[in-house]
Formats: sequence, C-alpha cells, structure tokens
Amino acid sequence: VPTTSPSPVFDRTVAVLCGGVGAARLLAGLMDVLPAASITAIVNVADDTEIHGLSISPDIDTIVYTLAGAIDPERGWGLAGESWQALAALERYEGVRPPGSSAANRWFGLGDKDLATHFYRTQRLAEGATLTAVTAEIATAWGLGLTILPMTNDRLRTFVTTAQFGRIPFQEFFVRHRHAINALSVEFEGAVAASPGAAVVDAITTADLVIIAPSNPLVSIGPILSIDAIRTAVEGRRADVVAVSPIIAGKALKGPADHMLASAGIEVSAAGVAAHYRAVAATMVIDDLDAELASAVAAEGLRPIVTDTVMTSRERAAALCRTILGMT
Ligand code: FO1
Repeated sequence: VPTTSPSPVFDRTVAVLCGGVGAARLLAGLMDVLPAASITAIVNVADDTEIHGLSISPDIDTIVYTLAGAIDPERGWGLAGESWQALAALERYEGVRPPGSSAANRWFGLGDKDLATHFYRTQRLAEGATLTAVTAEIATAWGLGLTILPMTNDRLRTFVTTAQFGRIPFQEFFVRHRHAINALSVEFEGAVAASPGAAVVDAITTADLVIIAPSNPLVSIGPILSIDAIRTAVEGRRADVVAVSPIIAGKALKGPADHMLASAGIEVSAAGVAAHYRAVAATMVIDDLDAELASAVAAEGLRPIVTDTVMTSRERAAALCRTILGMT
C-alpha cells in the first residue's frame, strides 16, 4: 500500500504477463507512454520448442521483433522481408530420412534471418547461460531498453490432447495442425517443479501496476500462472492487476483462444474471461463492442473499463495503455 502521495504517471512501473502478438502490441503501446526502463515483460515460454536442434522461444521472439519494428506484420511472427532458402534446401534430405525421424521437417517456418536468433540462443544455452541471460542479450542486440524476462528457466511445456493425434506438443497443435483441430485438454508439463525465472516475482511484487496482456488465457497466461510462486505473487497484487480481455464480441482477434475457452467450458466472452481471472485481477478492460457486458464483468467481481482495445496501430495501442494507466 503506497504511503506517499501518488507518483507522477511517468514514474510508474509496470509488469506485464505476456503471450505473443497481443502482448507485443500492448508493450509497443506502453513503450510510447512510459520510459522503457519502467516496463518489465514476463513472457510465456511454454510454447518453446527444439527444431533442427535449435532452441526456439516464439513468444519472446515475437515481442523482440515487434518492439524492434522488425516483425512481419501480416504473419505476426518472424521477420519482415524474410527469405526461406535454408528451409527450402532441406527438401533434398526428406527422401533419405528414416521413418520416425523428425530431421528435415519443414512444417515449422524458420526464415533465413530468423535462424540467426535461434543459432545465438541455442549456442548460449549450450554454453550454460540461462534463458533469462540470453533473452536480455537478444533484447539488447535489438536495441530494446525494457526488461524481458522468461517466466522460468526450467523446462515447462504445453501439451495439447486432441482426439485425432492424442497428446502432442503445443507447436504441433498450433503450427503443424494450424490449431484447426479441437483441443480436448491442455497440460503444462514441468509446472510443479518449475521455479519462476530470475527477477520475475520481484517485478510482480514491486510494480505499481501488473497488466495481464490480451493473450490466450489458457495457453499463454495459463502457463505463467501455473508456476505456484508466480500465481501467489499475482494473487497478492490482485488490487493492482488489470487484465485486458483477448475476447472481443465473442471472438479472439488472432489464434484459437475462442475455441479453446469453449472446449474448457468457459463462456467465450469478456465476462467468461473475467470469471476465469477473478482470483488474480481486480480490473478488466473490455472493448467498446462489449460495453453491454460491463455489468456481467462487475458481477464477477472485476471493475470493468470499457474502451477501444483493438491495437491495429501503434497510436491505438498507446491510447489503450494511457487508459489502463489512468493517464486520460
Ligand atoms: N507460427 C505459425 O503459424 N507457423 C510457423 O511456421 C511459425 C514459425 C515460427 C518460427 C519462429 C517463431 O519464433 C515463431 C513461429 N511461429 C509460427 C509463431 C508461433 O509458433 C506461434 O504464434 C506461438 O507459439 C503462439 O503464441
């Protein structure tokens, strides 16, 4: 509880729980209204995977590339102006690949320039660096001044159970099968043993405001909150936690959050998301299109803020962030 008079808005520090695209856009908006040094992103790494022996951290890379202005804006992942020669050259080896081998798989799109990031991360991890340290190096290399923290340095991975393919790693569900198949359930393997990444709990405990980005509540924010010490820290800050609904007018802007919420028995609306977050957030930002749900959000025990949440431009993202920070 602050005992001094409120600090000027530009002095406020924020910790943001992040998935990929939606979180990256929100962070871009925050970077326009707060000094970078006041912003800590705590990022889901349960989507991480190893492909061709390379360590890939999709949500971290989406955030870094977006904030650096280097993301491919159509795809929402990978680099703009990318070429795909290395991936194409793998075709030669497909014919000699023995059954059961995943060598030369081409369903996961790794662009030629993007490979450099994965080469760097993989080698640094092999040298014994933590993912926290490597992520800081990558952020610095891209000229970013905010703090980007992986939620954990331990192995914590999302698995999706499907009727067609059984229990499969998240990227097989999301990319290989284009999240077009029904997810019966999700599990976070390693969550019980995982510890929060360096500085994560401290960031949540000391931030003036904690924001839950408009990311998939189940497979982006879910893994972050599956780490006991992180969940406890966020619950302890509930009064200062603002969640931004990723569901607008009953739909996710991107990705499978709407279908996954429905399969999990959660109402596919800002009110359903409010119910899901009731123990961790006291405020929920919902879109103008969902204004009529404000009372349903309030009935779940969250203070509703109704505003434009569609971040199709940096200006719109910054306006949303000003509203979240109470700067308007
Ligand atoms: N998403 C896709 O839909 N297809 C891809 O081929 C793909 C490749 C890829 C490579 C590197 C990277 O950092 C991300 C990549 N993504 C791809 C995005 C990513 O896998 C998902 O959007 C997230 O895991 C969901 O948050």
